[in-house]
Amino acid sequence: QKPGLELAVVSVPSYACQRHTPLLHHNITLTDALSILAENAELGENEGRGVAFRRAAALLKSLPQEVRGAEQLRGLPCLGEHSLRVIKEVLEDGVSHEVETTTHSEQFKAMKALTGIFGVGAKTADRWFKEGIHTPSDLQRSGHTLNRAQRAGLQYYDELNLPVTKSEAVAIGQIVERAVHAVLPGAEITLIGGFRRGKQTGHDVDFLITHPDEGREEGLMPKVVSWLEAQGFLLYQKTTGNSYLESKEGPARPASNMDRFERCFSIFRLSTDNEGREIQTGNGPRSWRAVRVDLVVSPYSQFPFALLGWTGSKLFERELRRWAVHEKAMTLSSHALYDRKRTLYLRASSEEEIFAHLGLEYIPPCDRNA
Ligand code: TTP
Ligand code: MN
Ligand code: MN
Ligand code: MN
Repeated sequence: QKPGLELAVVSVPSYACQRHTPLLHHNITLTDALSILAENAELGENEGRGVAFRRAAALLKSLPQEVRGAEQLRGLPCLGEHSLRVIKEVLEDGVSHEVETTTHSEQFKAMKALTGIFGVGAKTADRWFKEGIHTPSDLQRSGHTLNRAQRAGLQYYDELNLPVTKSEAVAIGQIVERAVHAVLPGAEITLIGGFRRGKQTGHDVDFLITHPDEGREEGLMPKVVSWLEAQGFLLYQKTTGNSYLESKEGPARPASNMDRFERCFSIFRLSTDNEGREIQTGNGPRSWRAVRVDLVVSPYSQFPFALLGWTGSKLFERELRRWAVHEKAMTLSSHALYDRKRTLYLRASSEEEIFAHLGLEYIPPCDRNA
């Protein structure tokens, strides 16, 4: 028996939320290639194509060993014709022609650079690209009117594209905790997003805030933001109120990935003195850096759903919702789980209970890196 042939024999479930997907896996070369194509599809607003590449990559991330030959892929789910072609090319030649062409294309490079500006999405970037704007500097020179988020995004472009380290995340967490406890003692703060999944770096830091006495958390965000602003910790913030109750999003509607919690998208001013690190800027070095931070507030009864919804990965979340709808006739959101056959909401006091309601084995955060 050739080494690795047993891969095809082991049956791999087709939803990412049925599998353990650790951060470190055995097929980086293949998943990097597929991720480039996924990214390119997303930048071209071809969501379906993007998801197909993401699912194929996620399948490879969950395999217990390196794939060395195409024959090992037989019987595996999630690998569409296009993804298979790319995988085979990389296995045989070490590179994929399509991936190479994409990485070197002016459009892909420009779209990446422009959407890398905080506050700029694919639509806006594409409009600018068609006007001949390919870089943040081009945009600066163009004299375009930018909104507040985009102005901040351009101003702190380099720093915001520097990975946030785990120790920076911890330092931000201490500031957030001081702010929250100053305005609401007893509130609980949880690190969510990629850092909860065990990542050592991130593009931002995400926190979920709640209070055991339901109702005490209402209107918390503006108070936290005022405290942070008064202490000089914020370079930018945009707060949105909770709109869950007013929303028309009834249980029968498919849950969207955008939830309706009170939230704040912000840019923190983090001192780098402790690390003895200096940030180089156009105006010389300085001892603080800009860091993207997301804050979300949830009522205590919705906390497990919010925790599950904000831990990611994005594909893992998408797969959970797809599993719920197609396999269980349930609707899952970051607020609730609704059973459409029994026409009732299912309560949960932990993530484990939500997995159990969904008939899924519990997958810990470190294995949700799909
Ligand atoms: P992100 O912070 O975008 O991603 P991440 O933390 O997994 O990765 P990175 O290290 O690059 O920051 O989102 C975190 C999770 O929050 C993700 O699973 C999707 C979820 N989310 C929502 O549920 N609603 C939202 O409106 C947003 C922006 C994110
Ligand atoms: Mn595992
Ligand atoms: Mn994040
Ligand atoms: Mn985030």
